[in-house]
Amino acid sequence: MTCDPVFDYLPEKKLSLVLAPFSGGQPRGGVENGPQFLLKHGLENDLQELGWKTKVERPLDEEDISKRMKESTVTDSFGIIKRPNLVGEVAEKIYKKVSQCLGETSFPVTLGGDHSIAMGTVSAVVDKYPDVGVLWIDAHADINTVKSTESGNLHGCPVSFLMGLNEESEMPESLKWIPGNLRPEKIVYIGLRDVDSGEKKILRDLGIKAFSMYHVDRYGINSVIDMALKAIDPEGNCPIMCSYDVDALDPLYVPATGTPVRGGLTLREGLFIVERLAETGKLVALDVVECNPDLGLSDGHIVDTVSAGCAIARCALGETLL
Ligand SMILES: [Mn+2]
Repeated sequence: MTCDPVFDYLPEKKLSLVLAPFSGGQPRGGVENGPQFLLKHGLENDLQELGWKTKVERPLDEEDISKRMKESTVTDSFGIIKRPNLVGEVAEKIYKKVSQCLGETSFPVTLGGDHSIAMGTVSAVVDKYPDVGVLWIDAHADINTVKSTESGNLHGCPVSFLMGLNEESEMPESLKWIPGNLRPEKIVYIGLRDVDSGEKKILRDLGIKAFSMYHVDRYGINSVIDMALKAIDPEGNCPIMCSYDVDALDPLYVPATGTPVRGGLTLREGLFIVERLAETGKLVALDVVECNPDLGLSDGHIVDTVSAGCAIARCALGETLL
């Protein structure tokens, strides 16, 4: 096997842009346009210039989803949980597609869409690489359970499903396919600054490693990345997946996103995380989620947000400053 120096797990530099134009895990329209804007910004060509063979995958039927989004507000609910059927079905399609990409040794770059789609991406990656360590870059912990969520929006819950924290009996049928195969010691957060009290308890009880903005300020981003990698992979020989919510960055750099929280990562800190991950040679999958062009108050807001999303993907896939 000829290994690219940058990517140990790939026989050749081949990637799949998996488009996940979906907004049903949260209430704001427009995030389903994220993938299209990222592509329009030239992402595919940029990645080709980095030496990647690229392919675009469209596992979702957008017309059908948009029709069902309209109906689903009334018909699709489970207690407080909003649109469990649609979210479950969409995430399962993403799961199957990402599994297929991994099977073809094509690096999956999944473009959201809201963060509920990570129920599919991460499940597929853990299936393929049971020892994978997941870096969840986000302002939020996204680990609410069916019981702890106050909003019922599933983009705030993917990690609880990925870790199997919900009891079968209190779970919507449509989400029972999720393997729940992610162990608490195999996920680490960077960028947190808006964590619900129920989530704080879950993080503490399970001993999940999390680096909030406090830690970034206290230790600096470089040490935080070192500590994060050490936490999920003490020996330094496991594959790594990165699920990157653009709201980890300060809204100054990413204004067009659904749940912005001030006091976030600078653009450089945010890109440095993925530059360091690319350097390890162990990255096996990437999500870039929650770019919502409809929420830009100006064209500048949209360009800033979309170009930050593209830069995250490029840096994760080997772009360097020099
Ligand atoms: Mn998120």
